[in-house]
Formats: sequence, structure tokens, C-alpha cells
Amino acid sequence: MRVSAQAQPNIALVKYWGKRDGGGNLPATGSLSVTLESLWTRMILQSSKHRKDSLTVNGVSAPEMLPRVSRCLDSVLGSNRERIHVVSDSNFPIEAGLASSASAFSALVIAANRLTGKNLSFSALSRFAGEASGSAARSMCGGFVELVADSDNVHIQQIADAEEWPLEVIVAITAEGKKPVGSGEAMIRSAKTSPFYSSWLNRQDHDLKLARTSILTRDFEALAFVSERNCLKMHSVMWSSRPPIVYWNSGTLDCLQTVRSLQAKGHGVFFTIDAGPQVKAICLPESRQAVHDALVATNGVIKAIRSKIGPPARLIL
Ligand code: 2P0
Repeated sequence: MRVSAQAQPNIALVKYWGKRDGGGNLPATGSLSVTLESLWTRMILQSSKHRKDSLTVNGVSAPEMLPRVSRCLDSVLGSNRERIHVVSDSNFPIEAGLASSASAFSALVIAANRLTGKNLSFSALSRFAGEASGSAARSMCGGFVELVADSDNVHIQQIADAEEWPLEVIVAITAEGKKPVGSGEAMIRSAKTSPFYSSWLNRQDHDLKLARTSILTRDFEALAFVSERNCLKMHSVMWSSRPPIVYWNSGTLDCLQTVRSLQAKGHGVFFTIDAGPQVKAICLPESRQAVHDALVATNGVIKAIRSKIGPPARLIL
């Protein structure tokens, strides 16, 4: 039996940066993202006669990533399951701040559910994806997606789909290597050491409300304002952690200046940056070419990837 699924990474406009106390991998607050179209992870799951699961990532055996994948398979299928060979391929750099764990684990739960005919609900699968990687739950949906954090659980809801507000995203890659510290470890460090951490958490509901309203009213200026502010607040929490967590490089800063000069020329564009040095510029369709060309010409940019807003995690042939 062989099953394939594909999912796209998402980029957060209101960020997840902090886990809930009490173990597990529940986020401390809600978050809000857009799912990308042109970046993808494809997962092939195949029943195996071996005694252990196995994992190949982009053509190379990846035993160091296997425990997390096996745990996710256990959560979907139960621990008394057959062993599975997992093949994961992505068309973008992984572990580099481009949310590869979001596309990987959302595709994994969709494929695992099909492999054994479990037919679990969307909310159960989203929960399992989110337990494996907090941001993965958001890639279960396409378009503009909110992860709503209730007092005892989280759930996913789509705010608008890609057709309802067809914004575009240019991803400026400024380094392709693995990030210096993983997101999970970095979040825990921020919670323990940043003097700004509690005020960061306390203002998240406010930013979520602003972002949600700006999407529902298609207010690009308002979405730009809250997204840039939320991104800079998250990085302020990271920078004020001990030791500091600095994912940016000089290309990151140059990209921010490029976005500011595009804004000064009247283009509808704003930036966001995640746990890595890449800059994501979200723009109106009519500014796509100008934003792409300006970012490609920016010092430190290795390449710029264009994307529309994408679809949900799904089975593929
Ligand atoms: C986000 N990030 O909202 C934020 C912004 C990075 C910066 O979610 O520990 O790989 O697996 O739950 O989902 C990246 O963290 O973290 C992330 P875990 P994940 O997209």
C-alpha cells in the first residue's frame, strides 16, 4: 500500500512564538498565516516489512529526523501499527526558516490517515499535525488561516481563501543553510529569559483581532501595519533572549530597506520574517513584478521565489 500527500508551508503574519506550560506542544497563543502555493513538500508513505520505520528526505536517509516522524505516525495510527517507509521531498530549503516542518507534518498526517483507512476528522488530524509542529496545523488549510487557541485546546479556521483575496508573496532567500538554533528550543529560551516575553503574549489577541478584521475587510494597509509590527515584536523577544537568538543576516536588513523604498514609491507591499534570515514580501498583484525585481537586485539575495496564496494539505496521485 502506497499513499502520497502534498502540503504547502505557511508564513505567519501573527506569529506563534511560545509554548503553553504543562508539556505537549500546545502554543501559548493563537496565530494567523497565509499558506503558500509554489513551495511544497510531497510525502510518500509505504507499508514496510521491516522492524522499524525509515525516512528519506530529499533523496537522503534521515535517521536523525525519524523519531519525530515516528511519533507523529503513532499519534495518527496508534503505537500498535505496521512500520512505514516515509519519503519526503521539498522544492525549497528545509530547516531554514521557510516552515518546512509545517508542510511536512501536515502532509504526513493526511497520508497516514489514508494509508490505513482511518478516516479521522479534520480537527483530529490538525491536532496531530500541530502536536508534531505548532505551525503545521495551519497548513491543513489553504488561504488565510487562524489557529485559535482556546483554554484547553486549539483549532484551525480559514478566514478567507486564496480567490477571495489573491495577494502574492515574494520569498527572498538570503541563506540556504540550516538555522543555528531550532524554533522549539529557541521559543523555550525566550520564555525563560526575555524580559519582553509576557507582554508579547499579552498583546497577541489584540494583533490577531486586527489581522482578522483587516483580512475580512481586505484592508491591505491595516494588514501590513499589524504584520510588520508583530514580526518585529517577535524578533525583539528573540534578540532580548539570553543568549540572543538572531536569525537575520545582512541580506535580511537590506531586504527590509528594499521593502521600505518600494512602500515609499507607493507599492502595496509589506515584510515578514520567521525563524530564519529569509524575507517574505506580501504584496498586491499589481506590485508583484516591481517587488520581485527589487528584491532580486538587493545585496545578499540568492534568489527570490514568487508565490500565490495556496491550497490546503491534500492527497495526490
Ligand atoms: C510561526 N514559527 O508562527 C512561527 C514564527 C517560526 C517563527 O512556528 O516547536 O517548527 O515544531 O512547534 O512550528 C516555527 O516553529 O515549532 C514557527 P514547533 P515550529 O510560523
